[in-house]
Amino acid sequence: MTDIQQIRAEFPILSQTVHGKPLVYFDNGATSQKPKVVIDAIQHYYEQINANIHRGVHTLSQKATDAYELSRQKIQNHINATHAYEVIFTSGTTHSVNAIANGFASILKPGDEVLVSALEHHSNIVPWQMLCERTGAVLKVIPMNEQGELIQEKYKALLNDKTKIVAVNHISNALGTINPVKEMIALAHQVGAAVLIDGAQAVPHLKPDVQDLDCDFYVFSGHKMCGPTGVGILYGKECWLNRLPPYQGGGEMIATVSFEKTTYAGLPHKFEAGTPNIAGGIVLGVAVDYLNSVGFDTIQAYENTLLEYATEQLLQIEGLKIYGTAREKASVVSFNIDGIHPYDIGTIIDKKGIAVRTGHHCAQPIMDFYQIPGTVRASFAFYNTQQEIDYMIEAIQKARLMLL
Ligand code: 7TS
Repeated sequence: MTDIQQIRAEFPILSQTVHGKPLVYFDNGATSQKPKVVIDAIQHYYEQINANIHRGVHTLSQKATDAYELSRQKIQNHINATHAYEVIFTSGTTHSVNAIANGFASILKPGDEVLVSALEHHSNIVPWQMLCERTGAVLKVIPMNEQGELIQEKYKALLNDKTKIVAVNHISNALGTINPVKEMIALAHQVGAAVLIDGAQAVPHLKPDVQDLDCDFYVFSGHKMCGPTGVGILYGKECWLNRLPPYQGGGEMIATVSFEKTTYAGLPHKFEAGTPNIAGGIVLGVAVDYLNSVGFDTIQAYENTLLEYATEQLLQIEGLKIYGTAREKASVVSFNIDGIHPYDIGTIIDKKGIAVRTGHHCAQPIMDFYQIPGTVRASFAFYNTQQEIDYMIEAIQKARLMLL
């Protein structure tokens, strides 16, 4: 890792204090912090090029449109999509999943099957449940084991010619498990099912290659990868995006409109009704450039050292149990201490300036599996340090003594 202090200096928020203590931000799974280049780019957009896109003949509108489309190309290159028009701007992962689930309403028949996994965030469960209610399709669940890994034999057994779509995350937000999505996609394709990968937790840690994965859809949020909130991506293979109907109607997504009949615009506009988050879309490209300048190999290697160190140190604490011990894991540690509610630990260590998430992490089925109300989750980014982990361990030790 290049100088960690230099990297930290790029994130203005990291130098603040909370309750009089230096902020230790370990809630990166919820949202990442933003480097100065990203913050500056938002300001630059509103100060210099704010105009609506794809509309005006005027210069400013052209500038905004060019910047927006350039960002689309950056994201295309980043995820290795074949075409820029396979990259659709949305408001985030949740929006992207809902758009596809709605599209599948025109494809599914009663008795068809939709497969999700036991490791999903609610936003990759509920839209599929709603779809099943609408269409009479049946929701099936790929089970997990005690380590927090999906049981591949059970997955294979669930796949059949009624399976129309498999929706699974690349990395679990609650446990950090990295799923073997490439293999899972290939298996789904053998029965003719499409696959949506929820990459919300993957994109801050790795560079997905959608062609290599051969996924049909790959969705993620900008705000978890150093970008702004309110912008996300829906990647879809051209053939699928052409086949699915649009999810929202309105301006920008049409070719012609009359009261008798409307025809839709081509990709990507068919899925981009209304004025989008223009600044967000442009600045997501800046965030992607920033992450690539740090380098994903560097990020992964460094975050792995944080994960190993935190795991080792946490396990020294009496009565502490880590949930999610998959062989392939991202820098997320979910844990509980015997006899203590996770919320109490979170509240006490917040007083020391430490930000962790407590609760079910919008993944209630995982908590039900372990029969716990929730966990304390520390999720690390490349701007965190070993010293911060030491500080958290000390704070947890003290909290434990206070609470027992
Ligand atoms: N999928 C996964 C795997 C997620 O982790 C999240 C958000 C979402 C989807 C939804 O993303 P959104 O940007 O549309 O809200 N996860 C979390 C989390 O772990 N803590 O807060 C939000």
